[in-house]
Amino acid sequence: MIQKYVFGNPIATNAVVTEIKPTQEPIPFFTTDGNGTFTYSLSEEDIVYGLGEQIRGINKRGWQYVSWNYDNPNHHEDTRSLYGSHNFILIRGTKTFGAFFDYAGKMEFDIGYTKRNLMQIKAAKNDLTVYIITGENEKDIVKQFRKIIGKSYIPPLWAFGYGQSRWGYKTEQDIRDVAKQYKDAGVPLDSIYLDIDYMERYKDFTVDETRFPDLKGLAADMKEQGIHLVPIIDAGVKIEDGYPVYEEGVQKNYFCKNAEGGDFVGAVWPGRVHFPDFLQPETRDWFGKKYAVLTEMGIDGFWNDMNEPAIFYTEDRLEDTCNKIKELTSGNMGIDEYFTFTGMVAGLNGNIGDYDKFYHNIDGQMVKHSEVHNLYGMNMTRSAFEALQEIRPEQRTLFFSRSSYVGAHRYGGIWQGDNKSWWSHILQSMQQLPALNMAGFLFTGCDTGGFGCDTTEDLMLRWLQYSLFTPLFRNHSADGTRQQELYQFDNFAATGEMIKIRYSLVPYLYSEFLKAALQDNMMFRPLAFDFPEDKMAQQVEDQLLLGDELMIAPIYHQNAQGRYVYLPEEMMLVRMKSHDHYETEILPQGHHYVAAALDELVFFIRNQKAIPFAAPAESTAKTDWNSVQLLGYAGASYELYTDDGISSNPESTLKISTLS
Ligand code: MIG
Repeated sequence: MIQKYVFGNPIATNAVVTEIKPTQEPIPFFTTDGNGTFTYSLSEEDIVYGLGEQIRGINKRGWQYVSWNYDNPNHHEDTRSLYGSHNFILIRGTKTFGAFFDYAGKMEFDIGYTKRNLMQIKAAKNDLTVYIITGENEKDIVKQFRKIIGKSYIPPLWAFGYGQSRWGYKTEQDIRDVAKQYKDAGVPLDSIYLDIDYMERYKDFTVDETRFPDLKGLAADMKEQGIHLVPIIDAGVKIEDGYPVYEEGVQKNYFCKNAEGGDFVGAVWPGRVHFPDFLQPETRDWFGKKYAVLTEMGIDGFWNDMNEPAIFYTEDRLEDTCNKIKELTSGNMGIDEYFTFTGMVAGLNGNIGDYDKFYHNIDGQMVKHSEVHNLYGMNMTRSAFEALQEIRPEQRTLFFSRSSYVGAHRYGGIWQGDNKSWWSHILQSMQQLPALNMAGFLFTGCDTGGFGCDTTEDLMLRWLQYSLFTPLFRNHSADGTRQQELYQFDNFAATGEMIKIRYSLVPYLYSEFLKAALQDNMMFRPLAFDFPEDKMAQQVEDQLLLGDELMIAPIYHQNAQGRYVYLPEEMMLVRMKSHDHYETEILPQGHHYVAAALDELVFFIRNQKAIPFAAPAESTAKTDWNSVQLLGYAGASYELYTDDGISSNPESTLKISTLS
């Protein structure tokens, strides 16, 4: 059952798409002070799940989280905000229920941080809608929530292939080299990403003609090899005379305004920019249709970046800072002045005060950005998705975004942002997956190998052994870090095998993805969701159930030769060094130490289950569905969901077959 409680005058967020009549009853479970704060006493046994893209564990107890979409490349234990805001939590224990705090501005979730057994949730203003969901169990509560927020985006099948990316590919030749290296080694590849350097001075919907003289030709050549090019689009539009996107936007009032009514100026990669007012339907329509510049060149996938929106600085703050620095440095700079100086400089990027300086036009009303901040990225995503449906109506377009809010899952996927080449970030990505699935985000994954910092060949190999299970499977790294295309390392034979295993698993992953999307289920679940009575399962933070047949337990420690695994039931351990050579072993319920050499993937098939496993293909398009065989318990059958992998309405070509 879902009850809706309205407080004050909320701004529509568009997260919930089902009409629900608000009740006048007081909100259950929580006490509220009428000022945007909701309090709940946690009992010792309560577990709090949810919050989507956030740091720390699957159980969110013991920290304070802030919903404030933020370009934050430091995903540390003490971080409070990342790129998305997904204000759904599920409390399990003395009472079990879900709660969605639908609020577009800043929100705090103090889950036992100030006081260990107190949960305090606070909206910046008392203008929000809260949905309380009760049900039979965790899965049922999530399903009810997913129903009211609408169906999750389903990407084309090719998006389940392996993708190679790096911020640093600068020319057509760079792209051709990547393709060649993988092809020459016989390692499958479905996509290569174009980061900001393909553009002419970082201007959206332009292509630098010296470095990419014939993008259309390049896209066609790549497509022949089964490789899709996926360019990035940034939120900020460069201020430059003669640049049509800028000129049209100014002329038609499509940009966010400052307090004086002029177009607001911020600085990001292109230099000084205006931010499209994505909360206006006209702006969304206009900006979204610009993607046609690239689809006309044969592009069929995009990633949207910097749409929190990220702001490196605003001019007035930069000027104040420079003036202050002059003052500070005029005399003999003491230590206090030195720290004021470094603090001011560091505080320019993403300064929260800058988000009070601009406005959106919502149905003719000027609304301060900070009140609707968390909706910005979602509406950029929506702009692209809705326009692409018009531009390419027959086919699905691959699409994922960095920033998001609940509801954005209907328009595209998200990637988990700028992680680092740290072992702990394998675990961090994994712990977000169930929480993201709860909020509808199924098409997701992290920068495999790590975005910031230098990776190592063992980290890359172990990371692949995790990421090869995630729907979005992309190797991406930052400019200036060690190059991490798989062919950069001596263990390319081993990593290449992991990519092939991924392709063998595509039928299973795609089928489970379709089921989750069409039936509002979670593809990745904490163990406790399927084994609710098992006290041990509740504590497991580094294993996940994947679909109905698999359990994954990745290795995320350097130099580990294996790991401890908890099996809530008897399962079949699979060890794989290559797609065509594997060993299986039945292990009873309980704790086990599972040895796994560096080049050995281990995963588990659940009791009496089997998964489809195909011969690996050069690209997803070449998947030989007739080669699919069952891997797992003898006598088990599997219900395979397939479709043509590309039609815009996946249900129109959906096929369900039973493999046995
Ligand atoms: O300020 O486009 O998260 O994936 O490579 C950095 C350059 C901007 C941030 C994205 C990252 C991308 C990078 N971008």
